[in-house]
Amino acid sequence: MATVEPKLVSSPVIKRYNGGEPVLSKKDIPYKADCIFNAGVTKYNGRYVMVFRNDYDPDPETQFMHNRELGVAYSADGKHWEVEKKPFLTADMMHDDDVVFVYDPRLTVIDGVCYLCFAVDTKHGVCGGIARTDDFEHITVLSRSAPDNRNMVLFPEKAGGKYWRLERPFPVYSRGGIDRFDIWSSASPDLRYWGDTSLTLAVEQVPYSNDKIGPAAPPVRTKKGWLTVFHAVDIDRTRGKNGWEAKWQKRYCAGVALLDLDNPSKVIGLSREPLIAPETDYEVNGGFRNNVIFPGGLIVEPDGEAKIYYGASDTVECLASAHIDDLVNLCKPL
Ligand code: BMA
Repeated sequence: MATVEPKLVSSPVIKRYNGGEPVLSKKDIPYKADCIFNAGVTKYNGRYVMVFRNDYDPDPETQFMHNRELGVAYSADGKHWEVEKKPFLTADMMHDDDVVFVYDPRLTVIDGVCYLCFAVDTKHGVCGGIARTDDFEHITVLSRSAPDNRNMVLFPEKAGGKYWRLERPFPVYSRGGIDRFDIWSSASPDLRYWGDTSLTLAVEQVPYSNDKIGPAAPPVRTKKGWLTVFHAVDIDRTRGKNGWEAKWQKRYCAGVALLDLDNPSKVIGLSREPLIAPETDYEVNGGFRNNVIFPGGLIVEPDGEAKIYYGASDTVECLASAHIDDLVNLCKPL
């Protein structure tokens, strides 16, 4: 595995909204909240909708967060958000004693219906859940993967006659007992039964990762292919305290890739450099886990502006943008 540069920088095509100030943080939440991050964002019924992760109640000694749940916020412009009065989804609402936490939501609208992908920690492993919601008050769970799998994202339309998802299984035993996790894809006739699973992008293909990669924001269609943003992690064992915990040795960057329009399991373009690397104060200082950029939403506006929503340092939710053509042009053939 390649040695990763100690210093990584964001692509010049990226502009951070408001100098990197968060669009949503704990102060905006009308109920108990500590860290607000890793949101899924989409446009639904004429407004922007965000489903965000809320971790709260850190253990005073270990800083382990005793609670995790999902909340909802709405916006008219994608920048100023109003948060609903109560949480959207908690582990209790899953009505399954095995479920411990729900987190890391992603949203995709397919044929006018909003789907939610989310991670489900259970007493018997981590699963990827897929649910639908019509009102952001009730959800119907359509499928839950076998463990361990998460970071699922749905494509917004069928390709080659099938629904598609990207996903990130994490098979520790067969990969030497350490993180070496890749992006896979699966297809489905009905969003419930998944198969045709294949490897899409491997960690060693990403020069700024030596640990693991995973799907981030759900892909968007462009003329040249499905544009998708992923996260890429490098680890450096010499890193020490980098947040609230005793040590945090990983760094998360955003990357960008282009997938074949008819066969989205195939990568046709990849940027060899990070799209967003941790740089601003919110990204590198004072967060729960510093140096984490974790995108979960990508919205392309009619004028070509691509809004990229990302969790910063597992603590706040931020927004960056770039022109969609610039993102596509960063993706060079493999
Ligand atoms: C991953 C996930 C993400 C989180 C990241 C950094 O394993 O839990 O939700 O942002 O770690 O802590």
